Amino acid sequence: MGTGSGRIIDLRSDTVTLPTEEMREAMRSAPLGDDVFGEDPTVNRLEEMAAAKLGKEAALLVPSGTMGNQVALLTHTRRGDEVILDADAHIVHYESGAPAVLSGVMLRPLPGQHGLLSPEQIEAAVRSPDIHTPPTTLICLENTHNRGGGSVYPLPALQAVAAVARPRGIPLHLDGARIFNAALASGVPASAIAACADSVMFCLSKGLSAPVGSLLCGPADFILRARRFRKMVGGAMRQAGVLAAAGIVALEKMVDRLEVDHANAKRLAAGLARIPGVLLDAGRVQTNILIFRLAPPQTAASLVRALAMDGVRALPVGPAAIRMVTHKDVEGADMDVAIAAVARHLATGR
Ligand code: TLP
Repeated sequence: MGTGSGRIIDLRSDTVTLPTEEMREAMRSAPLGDDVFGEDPTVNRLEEMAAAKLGKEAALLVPSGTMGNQVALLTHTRRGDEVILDADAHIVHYESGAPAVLSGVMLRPLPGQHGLLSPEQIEAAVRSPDIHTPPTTLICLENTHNRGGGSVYPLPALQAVAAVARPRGIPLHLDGARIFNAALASGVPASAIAACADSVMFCLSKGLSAPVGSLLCGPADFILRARRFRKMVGGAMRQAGVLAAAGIVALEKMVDRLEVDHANAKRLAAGLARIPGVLLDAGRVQTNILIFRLAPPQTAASLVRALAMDGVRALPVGPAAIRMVTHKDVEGADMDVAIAAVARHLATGR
């Protein structure tokens, strides 16, 4: 049995979104040059737009969010330094151990609340100068928080972390892969969120639906140094304007519609939370990511397998935890199909 229409409802990630027609057209006609010489006018325009939108001096286009975070770590830290971050951060879980290999830093993962760290926790973890200990030279936050279920830092909470970091001279890097989702959900401009951090990475290729690309934003001298590390890890591209052109459309046209994704996630959460055997606090769903748990003996792997046969794709994120993410390429009605499929499989135990 499928969704009836043969339609695949892919809720694994917002990374599955395909570029819009307008993006494809912009890619076809973009003015190009060699970006390693700084001569691609479309890349330069995207970097200027991104910096302006986040209220930073400069920005750097990188192929992926992972590279953006890792170039930030390389630029902020030295080997043997310690980086404070949440234990469930993307940098800890999904970047292939890169901090150990590339920057040679120690990670100091702290237990956050749905991925969010408190200023007190961070303050207590900052090392005092001592020859025995690695110096704390970076704090990383993630907003929205992926494994936290799309959770959002309220602006005052971010400001409180900045107030711990700044007097100690410790820079703050924000993994803002989904910063525009965070901005919409917390009702503040992305620049206000970015103002709390020294550097910010955000992605064009998630809910904003561009095919490739992330931006690392920060002070001009930081971005200049980051440019060298991007080259070092092989991320400097030539006629990258073909990609940047789609990114410009993403920033101009795709930000406001993220509201639709948030509304769909809330609709999905409300329906799932009513199903016996689904453990989910629908009130906690703030953006486009939701994570629910299954009461024993159900496992995430078996439910995900059963849903796939129905044309509904989801991602297991733990033995009994499943992630669903809404985005441009799914609609409101798809939420009801997904809810019905989960209810049917849990009721029959298959
Ligand atoms: N996250 C992906 C997977 O890697 C899990 C997803 O499907 O959500 N920061 C955050 C908070 C992210 O969620 C991601 C991607 C990244 C960084 C990395 O971006 P990419 O995939 O472009 O390297």
